[in-house]
Amino acid sequence: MAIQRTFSIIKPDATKRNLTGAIVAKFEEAGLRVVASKRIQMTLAQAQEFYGVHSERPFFGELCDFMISEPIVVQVLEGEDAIAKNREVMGATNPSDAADGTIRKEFALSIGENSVHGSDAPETAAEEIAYFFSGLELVG
Ligand code: RTP
Ligand code: MG
Repeated sequence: MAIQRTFSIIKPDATKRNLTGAIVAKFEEAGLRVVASKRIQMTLAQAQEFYGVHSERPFFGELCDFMISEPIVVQVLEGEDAIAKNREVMGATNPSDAADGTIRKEFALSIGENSVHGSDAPETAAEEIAYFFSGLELVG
């Protein structure tokens, strides 16, 4: 597998509880390198666009309100098979289904407030990285 880049968000429930460093340590332990990072607070319009694929789901409003409730940390992670590796380190969407040692198992509060986002495919990774970062901000 080649070196890939994936997009990550440390979500409001985690930034609020000061877990940014603990989560980044999990990425680094898994061999993922942070090649871009910034703390931002999304607007409602940005959250609705970012999670547009879920706009018809019953949890959409709650999800967007949560994502703008506190600052988030957006990052680009690089490494061997980074997209799948990050999904593995994150664990299942619902923390009660997440494997031991995963970020969501250790830190997530609920299926909604689940501490991290990670791209799910090469196309979405490329789109999400380009949405939040300019080429100048990516230092490999
Ligand atoms: P993400 O997109 O944030 O990386 O998470 P994911 O792929 O594991 O899960 P996805 O199905 O894409 O759902 C996106 C986010 O929506 C919230 N959610 N809430 N209340 C609910 O039933 C529910 N289901 C999903 C979670 O924050 C989830 O990560
Ligand atoms: Mg998803």
